[in-house]
Amino acid sequence: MTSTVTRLEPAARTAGRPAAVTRHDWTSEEALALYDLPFMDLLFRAQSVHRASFDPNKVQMSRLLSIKTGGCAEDCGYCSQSAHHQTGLKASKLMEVERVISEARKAKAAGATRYCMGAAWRSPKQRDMDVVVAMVEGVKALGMETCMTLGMLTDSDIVRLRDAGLDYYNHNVDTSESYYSKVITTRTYADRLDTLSRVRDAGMKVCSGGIIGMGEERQDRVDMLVTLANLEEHPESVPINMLIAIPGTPLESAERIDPIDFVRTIAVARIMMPKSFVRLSAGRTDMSDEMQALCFFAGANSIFVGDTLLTADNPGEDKDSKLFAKLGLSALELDIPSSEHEPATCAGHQDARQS
Ligand code: SAM
Ligand code: DTB
Ligand code: SF4
Repeated sequence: MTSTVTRLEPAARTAGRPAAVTRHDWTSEEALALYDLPFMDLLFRAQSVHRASFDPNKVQMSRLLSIKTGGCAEDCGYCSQSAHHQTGLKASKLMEVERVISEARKAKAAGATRYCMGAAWRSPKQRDMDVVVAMVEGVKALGMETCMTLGMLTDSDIVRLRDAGLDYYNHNVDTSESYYSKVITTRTYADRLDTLSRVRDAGMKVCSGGIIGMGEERQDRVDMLVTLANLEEHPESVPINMLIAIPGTPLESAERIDPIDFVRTIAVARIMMPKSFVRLSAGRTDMSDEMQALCFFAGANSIFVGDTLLTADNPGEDKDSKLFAKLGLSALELDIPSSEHEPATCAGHQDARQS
């Protein structure tokens, strides 16, 4: 452990070392030692790592759409959409392709560069695959990046989605392996990792993260990050959600996480996965501007925009544009040659401070 301790010395003592080293051999102890650093040292270190790979004033913007809501067979303790919980949510059928494409077009006009489509499924049925493949093709043709989150996938689903132009697959590990069974019992951690590894092997980009504030210990938070950072390749996108406590779910009364602990989690994610986009995901409606600013300083560089996530509220355009203006942040634009997609609207390329 001697070398580990040296590596975790306060930032002033590590000056001159490369700030952003991509590693896949993190230990749980090292990750916890990072989490427990004095807050100023942790943030300085996370910001230094962040600046080595990213423009610290640019934030990637994704938009979510629930393409199939509610009635899900899984029992995830946090989720409004599980058929196991009485949340009062109205279940709906798989959306029509045209509607999805028109919603994506609006999202692009409002500045989103990635369109994420989520379905409340354990895994997609074969008859649904034709429809979701058409959604990917249609959204891709708009010149947006595409992301889907549909639950577990077979190899043939993965190949179909990839060939349709799906850029990212979102599948969260959600928490540590040891805390997982306290939150979800209808599928295992190994099931999640298996889908992730087959998505990766097929050549798609991976979006995987989890939820903070489900009653887990700080060791669980960092162990979740160790699982992600020790994957053969780091997920390109790492969503860190703050639990939205939904009435009617087993986690409805979960104690709210201390904002400083949430920021610490973001900072550790940034240090351990220096080149990944760390997304400040669910829960922003319950965060102050100051808390979000600290999250950005700690290395978060992606958000969901728009006034809804899948079923829950999100700050929306007005609030986000004011926050971005206050912080001097702006939207990261996509680097796609214009001949490959429909011409962007003015709004699609406007500065995020106005969007
Ligand atoms: N059914 C698919 C699945 O579970 O993989 C996709 C949709 S699911 C809603 C996507 C992710 O959203 C979950 O893995 C979880 O991390 C996050 N999530 C769901 N409900 C949440 C809540 N109430 N608060 C914070 N994050 C939540
Ligand atoms: C992720 O990590 N967070 C998003 C996305 N991936 C699919 C979902 C957040 C859902 C928040 C609760 C809701 O809207 O129902
Ligand atoms: Fe279903 Fe996904 Fe919600 Fe779990 S998180 S209940 S799999 S929609």
